[in-house]
Amino acid sequence: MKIQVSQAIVSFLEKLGVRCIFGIPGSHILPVYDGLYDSPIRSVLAKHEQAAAFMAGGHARITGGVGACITTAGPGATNLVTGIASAFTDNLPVIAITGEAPTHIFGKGGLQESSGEGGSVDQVVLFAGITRYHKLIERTDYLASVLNQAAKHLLSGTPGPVVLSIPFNVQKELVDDAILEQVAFTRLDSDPMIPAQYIDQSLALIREARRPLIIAGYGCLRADASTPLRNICERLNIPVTTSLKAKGAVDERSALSLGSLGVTSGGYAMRYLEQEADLALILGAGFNERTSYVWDKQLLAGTKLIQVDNNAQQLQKVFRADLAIQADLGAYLRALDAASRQHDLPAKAPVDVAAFITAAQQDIDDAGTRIFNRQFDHVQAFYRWLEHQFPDGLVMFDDNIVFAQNFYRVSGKDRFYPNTGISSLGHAIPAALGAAGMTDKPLFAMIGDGGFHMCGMELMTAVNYSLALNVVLFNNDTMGLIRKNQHQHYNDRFIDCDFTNPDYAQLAHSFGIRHARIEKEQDLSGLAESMDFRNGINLIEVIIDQDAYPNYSSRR
Ligand SMILES: Cc1ncc(C[n+]2csc(CCOP(=O)(O)OP(=O)(O)O)c2C)c(N)n1
Ligand SMILES: [Mg+2]
Repeated sequence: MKIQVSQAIVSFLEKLGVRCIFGIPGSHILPVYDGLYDSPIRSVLAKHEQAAAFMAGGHARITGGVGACITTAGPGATNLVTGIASAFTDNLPVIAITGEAPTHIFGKGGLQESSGEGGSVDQVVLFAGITRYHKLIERTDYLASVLNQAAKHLLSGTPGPVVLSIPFNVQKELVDDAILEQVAFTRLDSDPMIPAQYIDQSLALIREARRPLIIAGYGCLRADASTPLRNICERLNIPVTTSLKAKGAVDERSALSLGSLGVTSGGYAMRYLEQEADLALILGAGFNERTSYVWDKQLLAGTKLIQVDNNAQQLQKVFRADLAIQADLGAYLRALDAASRQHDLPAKAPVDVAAFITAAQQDIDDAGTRIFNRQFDHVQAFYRWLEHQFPDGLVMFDDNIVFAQNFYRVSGKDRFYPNTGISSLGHAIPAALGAAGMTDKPLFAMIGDGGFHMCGMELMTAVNYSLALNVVLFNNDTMGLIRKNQHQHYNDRFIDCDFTNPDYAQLAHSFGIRHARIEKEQDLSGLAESMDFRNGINLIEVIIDQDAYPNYSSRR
């Protein structure tokens, strides 16, 4: 039997396990939309294609599966760019299907043409640097091979975004309905054998060390390796810190957690690394600018290093390791866990992490280098309230990151998704919407007012589809981070950072959602009763003084 290419594309998405697709239609992509009409895939109409790509990324993060978005040609495709770039930097399996002008008018100046012919915008070039795979599908004779390539990149252990651009006429061409039988939808084995010598060498270094420290990165979360990680820490008394992105890889409320490592953190893990650790196990962490304190050489001086990553590019990227291993983190940690038990590796002397943190806090206070002064007490209280209110866990998409890094201890039951990657403002609300309905935990998007201005209308997407979401909006009438930098490095010559906000109570009212305003700690009493955090759509405004700055330097 013959089916339209558009139908084959929808079936392809179904076989990839896509459950939701986010986007905005246009005439150049209507055949695929028509194919979605009868599909179990749920389509969600976003307000902007960038947000649709962020939604697809949020969906991929919470489900561990493929996120999908769909747009028309020309502006629909170009609006995707930041969202796809974000998926690229976060290694997320996101597929974007975009329309294109019909091939017979390529180069003639067709409406919204982005074929690159005749001086038109060139989608292929535009996406080349931000995708793992991109194809303008001009013919059907290689369609099976293209879809096979796309599936391979999306289902790989180191995935990334794929963009398929399909001209209008090609979407309507007929192909054999058995075409997908030529496509492999298999995930690569995520738990391969780890060569025994890697485990032996790791055990030898751990055995020699007096005070090892584990630095867990996002690779541990992606490999679902929290359980063997926790087992190793607890049995061998090894304290643990994480990159910002891996907060919660080991419960931050547990006795061995030093919190996260990095410029904007409380600084305890950094002190432990400098003062105590003689071996660091860097597990699936890229050691980027923030985590590494701008690649501070002192940080790792005199410390032996074991680095494990499934991506060879990450190994020894910014420092030399005594032992560098390319391996799946789950497989490595399970093998290390088993071998350490089998060989009865002796536990290290117990470390009183709580006492270390208290002493470090005292040092930091004495030196006057605490990141947040009393002007942020109500913000800290708000995060404490969250911990207390949702002991069974919550899901947090976070654009602000500095508050959560300092004030929120991610538990083993939470899921925390900071806006890392390309760090684009306006990410949290759409990304969280991509996760809506995919979790039974209350869903939060944390965002500054500047960020809110970029994506705030997506709250109406939540309203349109009755998607439960709590937005926490930090209102300081300014791009606070920019204002801080202009304060620290430009002599208070403030330019283009301050702005006027709308009245958010009225805005929430007009959107038909609930609103609360937190100006001081006391405003938290009664908050729990005032809204339904699991099923409602809520806007919680936290007011912060325009001149209150976190005390760290971005050095720029
Ligand atoms: C798309 C995009 N444009 C510009 C920036 C640069 N930038 C980083 S933080 C920031 C200000 C953020 O302001 P707001 O969301 O109000 O948060 P605040 O710092 O006030 O808490 C800007 C403009 C960015 N990260 N992304
Ligand atoms: Mg702000």
